[in-house]
Amino acid sequence: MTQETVAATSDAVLDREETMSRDELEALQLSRLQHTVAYAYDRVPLYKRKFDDAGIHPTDLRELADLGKFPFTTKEDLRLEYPFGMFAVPQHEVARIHASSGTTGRATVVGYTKKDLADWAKLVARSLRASGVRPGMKVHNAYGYGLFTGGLGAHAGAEALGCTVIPISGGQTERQITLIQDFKPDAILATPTYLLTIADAMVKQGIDPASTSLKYAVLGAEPWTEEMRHELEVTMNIKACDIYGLSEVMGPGVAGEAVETQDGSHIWEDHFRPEIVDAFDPSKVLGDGEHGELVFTSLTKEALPIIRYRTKDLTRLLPGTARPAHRRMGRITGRSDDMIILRGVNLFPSQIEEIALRIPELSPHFQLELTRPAGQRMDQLTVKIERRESVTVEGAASAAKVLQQQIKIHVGSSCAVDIVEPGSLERSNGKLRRIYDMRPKA
Ligand code: DLL
Repeated sequence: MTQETVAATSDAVLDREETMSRDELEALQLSRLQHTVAYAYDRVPLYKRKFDDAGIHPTDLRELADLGKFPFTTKEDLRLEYPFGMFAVPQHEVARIHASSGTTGRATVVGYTKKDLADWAKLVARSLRASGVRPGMKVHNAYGYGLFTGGLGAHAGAEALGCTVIPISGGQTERQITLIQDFKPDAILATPTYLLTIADAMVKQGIDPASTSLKYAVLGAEPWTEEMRHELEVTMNIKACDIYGLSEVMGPGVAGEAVETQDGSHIWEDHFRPEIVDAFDPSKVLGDGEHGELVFTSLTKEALPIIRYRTKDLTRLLPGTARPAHRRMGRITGRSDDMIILRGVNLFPSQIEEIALRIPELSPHFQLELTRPAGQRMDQLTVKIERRESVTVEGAASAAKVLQQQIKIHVGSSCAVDIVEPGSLERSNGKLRRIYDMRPKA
C-alpha cells in the first residue's frame, strides 16, 4: 500500500468483524450457519419440506463444507410463496417490506425485522466507509426510493454512518444537477449508468462534470466494467467504487469495495456465506478463483432467512485484500439470464461495454438489438452506439469497423454496428436496459 492509501483508511474506525482473522470469521460463520439452518427449518414450511425431501437435517451441518449438502432456494420459490410464505416471523414483527417490480413475473417480496434493518444499515455504512465516505459528509442518494431496496437501503446506511443524506431518489435529472451545484455533496450514490446520464446532462447544460463538489461515487445495482469506472472517474473527477447486493439476500451492502484498492467488492462474510457453483451443474461447488454462479446463505437474518440462494450472477471469489478475512467477488460478468446466445456463442452486454469504451471515438451509450431478419434462420446482433460529440460522422465510421473487428476477435461473434447521433439512445434512470430482443416469439 502507498502512503496515501494508508492515510485513506487510518481515519476510519472499522467494525471489529472487519479486522477479524479468517479463522475467527469462519468459526463465527459456522455457529451462525448452524443457527440459521435450524431456525429456517423450524419456522418456514418451505425449508422444512425441502430439507426433508433432500433427506438432510439441520444437525447434519457440522462444518462449513456441509452447507453444500443443503438444497438451493430460487426466485421461483419466493414467487410460489408469494407474498409472505417465506417469512420466519409473525407479521407484527416485520418492520419493513420491499419487493421487486414484478415486470418479469410475480413480484418477489422480502421482509425485515427491526434488527434486520439495523444490520442492513450497519453493512451499508460499512460499505460506504470502505468506499471513502466519512461521517459528516453530504451524500446525494440517487438510488430509487420505494419498494426497490436501493434508495431506502442506501439512505439508512448513510444515516447510520453519520452522513447528511439528500434523498433525491432516481430521475428528474435537471433537478439532480441543481441540487448537486447548490448543496455541494461530497458523495453520490447511483447506478453507474444513471451517473453517466447525470454527467451527460451536465455537459449539455455547459457544466463541466469534473468541476462539482463530488469526490466519491458508490455505484451498483447493475453490471459495470473497469472501463466504465475509468470513464466516470475521469469525466467527473471522482473515485468510483462498487457496491453489490440483491433484495432476496438483503439489498445493497451485501458486499462493498475499498477505495484504497479498488479491486472488487468484499463480501461481508460475518453476515453472508458465499459459494460459487457450476452454473450448468449447480451440484458442483467450485473453489475460490473459479468462475460460476454466486450463491448466498444469510447468517443473521430474522424475517427472511435465505438458504443457498441462487443469484444467477456470474463471478468468482477472490482472497480478501483491504479486509483480509472477507473474500472479494470478481466483477460480475453478467447474469445467466442476461446471456445472449448468438449462433452458439455466449455473449454479455458487459463484454461489449469493455470493448467499446476502449475505442476513443465511441461513447458509453449503447444498446444491443437482437433480430431475426425475415426469411432467415440466423439471429442478428446489432450494436447501436452513439459517437462522441467531438467526433465526425466519418471518424465514427472507421471506429464502427474497429468495434466490429474487436467483437469478432474477443467474443467470437459477427455483429452489425450502427453508429447513432449523440443523445439519441434512451438514457438510464436507474437500472439500464441494454438488450432489446426483437426476435419473433416462438
Ligand atoms: O439492485 C440492490 C442494490 C441497490 C445493489 C443499490 C447495489 C446498489 P435487486 O433489484 O434485487 O437489488 O437486483 C439485484 O442486481 O442479482 C445483480 O444482478 C445486480 N447487481 C446489484 N449490484 C450489482 C453490482 C439491487 N455491483 C441484482 N454489479 C443482482 C453488478 C449488480 N450487478
